[in-house]
Order: sequence, then C-alpha cells, then structure tokens
Amino acid sequence: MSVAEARAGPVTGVDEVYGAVLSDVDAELTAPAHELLTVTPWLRLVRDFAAHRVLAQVSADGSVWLTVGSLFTPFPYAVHAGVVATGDAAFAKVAVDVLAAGAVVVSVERDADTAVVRWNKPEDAVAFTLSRSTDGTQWEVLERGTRSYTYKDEGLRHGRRYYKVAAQLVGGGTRETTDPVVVSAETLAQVIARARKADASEWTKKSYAAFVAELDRIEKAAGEDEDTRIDQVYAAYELLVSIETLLRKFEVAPSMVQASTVAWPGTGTTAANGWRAFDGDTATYTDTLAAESWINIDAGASGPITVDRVRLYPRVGQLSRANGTVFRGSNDDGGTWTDFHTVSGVNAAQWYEFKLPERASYQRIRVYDGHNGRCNLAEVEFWYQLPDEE
Ligand SMILES: [Ca+2]
Repeated sequence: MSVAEARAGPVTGVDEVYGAVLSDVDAELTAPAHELLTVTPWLRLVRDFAAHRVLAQVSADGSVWLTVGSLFTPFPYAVHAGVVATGDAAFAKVAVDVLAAGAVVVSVERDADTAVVRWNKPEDAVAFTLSRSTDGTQWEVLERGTRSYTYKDEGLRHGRRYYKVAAQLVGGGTRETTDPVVVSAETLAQVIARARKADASEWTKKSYAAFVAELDRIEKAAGEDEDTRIDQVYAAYELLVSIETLLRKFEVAPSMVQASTVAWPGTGTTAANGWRAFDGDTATYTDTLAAESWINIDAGASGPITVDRVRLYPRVGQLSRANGTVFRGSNDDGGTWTDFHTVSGVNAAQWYEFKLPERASYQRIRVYDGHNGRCNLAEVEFWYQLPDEE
C-alpha cells in the first residue's frame, strides 16, 4: 500500500466572500488487475466548502466523471487532506485544482437506468435551470427556475446524457456550469450481469428459469443490434413472477377460536374475545383478564394449519405488548406444545410479517402471552405457500 497526499487549502486570489471554494484533487490509481480500477483508474475528490460536502468521483479517462460517493464534512475553510489507498494500489499523476468562487458544480450518479443529477448552491444563486442533451450540442430544458438541487432522470438505457445547470443570481443575470457532466448508459454486458444477480429465491422457479433462458438467448444473439438486445433484457424482467403470488392465507373461522378469558373488564364470551384478533378489523383486539393468557385456534376438519409466514397487527396505543408473544402448535389436542415463533421488534401501528425458518403445521395453534400483554393483538394471520412447481 502506498499513500498519496495532497493539500487543499485557501488559494490566493480567490474571492472569499462567496465562501464556496471548490478544490479538486485528481489522482490516477494504478493497481493489480481489479475490474473497477481497470475500468475507471481515475479518482477525484471535490470539496464544496460552502455546503461542507465532499464528492468522490471516478473516471475512465480523467475528463468524464461519475459520482460514486458523497460525504458531509463540516471542517474549517482550510484543511490538510491526506488520501490513502487501501489494498495494493498506488497513486500517480496527483494534481490539485481550484474552481472559481461561486462556481456551479454539477455531478451525476447512475443507478441502473436512472441518472441522478446534483448541483451545489452558490451563495448568490436563487434558482436553477437544468438542461439535458444526448449529444452535447442540442439542449432541452428539464427544469426552469427550480429551487431543488437534484433531479432524477429515468430511462437511461442507451447512449449518453449530458447535463448543465444555470444559476439565476440574486443580483440578476445567470452563471452556468463550467463543464457539463456526462453519463453513459450501462453496456449490454453490464445490463446482463446485473440481471443475472437477480435473487432467484424471490421468483417462482418456472418464471426464473424462463428469465435465465431469455438472458442466455440474448447473450448468444451476437449478430443483433446492441440497443435492441439491451431493450430485450429489460423486457425479460416481465417474465419474472413473484414468489409472493404463491402465498395463501389460512381462513380462520369464528368457531375455531377461543381466548383463555372473556374480554376485559369482564364482558362477552371467550370465543368473541379471541375472534377480535381474527375479525379483519385492525381497530379491534383481544384483551384478556390475566397476566398469563392465550388464544387457541383449533382447525377442526379444516386442519392442519400450515404456516410459512405469520402476519400481525399490534393493538394501537399498546404496540409493545405484542413483543414476547409466542406462537406454538400442538398435534395431540393440547397435550404438548411446540414453540415456532416469538414476536419481537414491534414498535409501530402497522402490519408485521415474520417468515418462519421452516414450515409449521399443526392441528391447533396457541397464541401464548406470558408477559402481561393480555393477548393485545389487533390481527393475526397465518400464511402458507403453494408448491413452487417447475
Ligand atoms: Ca381485529
């Protein structure tokens, strides 16, 4: 490992009234074969003093920069900055530069086919106009007079997009970006590589196999137009069918349910008290009379109850009472019980879903509360997954 150091402090002649001195540190990284370093051996740190922000940018050629990181750094005006490379890398051609005071600095990031354009706010700027070009010559205005400092531009699947920003100044007039930023769409190889990283467990086996087969076909169709093949990869995502489509809810009927006591302070029946956790209404909840209590669900002829996921909605106003609730099952008429899930992490009035590490299947399920939560659950649901057939 080696270290390159560059000093970026105040520079004589810069108008400090603006307080927006921007310092570039350009460095070329040389290192053993590493994909990212091979593709983008240039690194640049841009410090926007006024915004206390440092941008990390990479480049293939030292002229077109893509922002890959950003850090809020509330340091004084003058800092001595050291730059360190981890791993077996070395810096070469290190240079420090200073941008004009009050400069409009535009940067761009890309996530798949979305470009995110960001710019700073010079002190004398009141609004901004953002323009885009696909060739660096013909420009179209995307935003005029905006007070935002960011713009999300979707659908970047081919070619390049250039962006420039003009600031409207408080005293009238405008100041434009010195250099437009440019971002390239992913290559076909990158689009395919990203597609292949899709998590197979999120999709039905059959649909995932069709997706992979389509990727294989596109990859082999070397004679076809590259842009067409990129569009085909995006279209292939439509073949994927979520595994969630195979989930089914076990229908709990009122006749299956019984709480260990009637409802607090002593009303109704034990069946009615238990049913409040299954009646489909998040405003109603089971509320027992004892510190140790439970709700039994006996599936009867509809059993067993097969469970891959438990979903629940806590009692609004007593959210934490859901935590510590134990789900247990019995196949010997309640003689013995096996715990299969303990609730934790509930702290908001919302639905919670718990994926069981392995399937539970029982004739009877008990929602057990030994922590004085009074079985205060507004809704409980048992979900199972249909077989995922090839
Ligand atoms: Ca309810």
